[in-house]
Amino acid sequence: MVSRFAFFFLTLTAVFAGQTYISGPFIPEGMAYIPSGITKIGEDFDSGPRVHVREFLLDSHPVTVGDFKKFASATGYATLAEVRGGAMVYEDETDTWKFVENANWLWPRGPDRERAISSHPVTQVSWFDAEKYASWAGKRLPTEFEWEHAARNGENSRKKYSWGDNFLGYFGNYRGNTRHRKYLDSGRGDGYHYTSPVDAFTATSRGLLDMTGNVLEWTASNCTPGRSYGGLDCNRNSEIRKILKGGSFLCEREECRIAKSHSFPPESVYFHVGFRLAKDIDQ
Ligand SMILES: [Ca+2]
Repeated sequence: MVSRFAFFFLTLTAVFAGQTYISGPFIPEGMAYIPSGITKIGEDFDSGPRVHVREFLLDSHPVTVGDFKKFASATGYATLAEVRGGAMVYEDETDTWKFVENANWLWPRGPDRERAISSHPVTQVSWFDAEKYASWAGKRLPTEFEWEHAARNGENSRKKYSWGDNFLGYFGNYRGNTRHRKYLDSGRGDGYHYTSPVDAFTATSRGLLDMTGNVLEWTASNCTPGRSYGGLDCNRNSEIRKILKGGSFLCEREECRIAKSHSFPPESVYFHVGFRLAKDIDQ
């Protein structure tokens, strides 16, 4: 009798708190629920392992400049680019990368160019910076398998992109409007040379934004020898490299695919790299 009363009381508490404990996990604001499932990593011509991914939560969009500002203000943390005194910036005019002094997350293309916009993804952050932010936020970086499972809508979709196989302009910020006029002319122009607001494009069926394009996203996973999928050969690396997913404002049709992976040393700091975070579901 006592336990039945306790259950009734807890149920009432949950109802009055406006949260759902009985029908499913509590999903914090700004995160999406990704169900467990088995996903085949990569594509048929470039396939990786079949993996079982447990249910988890994933940020709906990459961490923004505004989010990162709260972290920096609360902790006084200085990013690697701030300590180093610069970062790598993409030069659209010459299609090259160069080290720009005092470029950092607040001034991603350098202090003599535009300031970072709050609603855009934070960039110029190393993997170590992302880890520091994650600890502060009580979250963690997703593994590359979790990331790809989520991009495949948690249902082992075999499509190239989260929405299907056609490369559609309204799902993300790609290299559709820079030097590649042909994309503009064919309706691929998306209005952004560089980063875009994280809510500027259409969400996936799981409620995820910017899973394709805008910024490459750090994951927790290493590029380990023996790997031969995602367009990556990790056998030649003598240094630790971290896997990144999601394409960026520089990706084109093939580079934007879910299966496509990149790897950078964790201390890398680039203008087209950011991150989003995951969280375990309390059991
Ligand atoms: Ca673009």
